Amino acid sequence: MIPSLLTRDHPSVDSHPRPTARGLPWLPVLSGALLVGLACGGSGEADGGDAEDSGPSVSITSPVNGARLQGGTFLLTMEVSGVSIVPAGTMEEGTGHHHLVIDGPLPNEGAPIPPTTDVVIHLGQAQTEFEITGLGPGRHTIIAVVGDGMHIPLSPWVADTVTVLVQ
Ligand SMILES: [Cu+2]
Repeated sequence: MIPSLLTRDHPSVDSHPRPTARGLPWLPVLSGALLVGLACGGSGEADGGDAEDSGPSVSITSPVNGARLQGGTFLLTMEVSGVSIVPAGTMEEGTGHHHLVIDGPLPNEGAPIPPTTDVVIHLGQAQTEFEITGLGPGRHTIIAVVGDGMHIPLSPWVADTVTVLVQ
């Protein structure tokens, strides 16, 4: 009886390769998933390129999100894609100028960004960098928003946010 059970077991053991064999057709699916994963990873690295495809974008290139900064004075730099940075007052499709909001809310949609204060800064001469000074220790959020010649945020939004920790 026992040997026969064993023999009966063998077919079931033999059946194990079947799932493996069934598994084989999954391999292309798996490699497909891997390719998708790689493609996603690739597109993540080529963020700028994707952004161009999906419309204008701005990114704060320094300091990076999550940066720990020694002291509250530092140079903030930005890069854009799909939009030209021009002086304020220029009303041309596909152009705008940078604005920074330091520890403040995102400006209202469709309305001019309020005049420069401690919180809001217009880079109306087409600057792409700005020295931020005097931030106290702690966490600070900086928003970059591209607005048109009349200081109205581009629609759809061309904005980026970083949070930094001043030590
Ligand atoms: Cu402005």
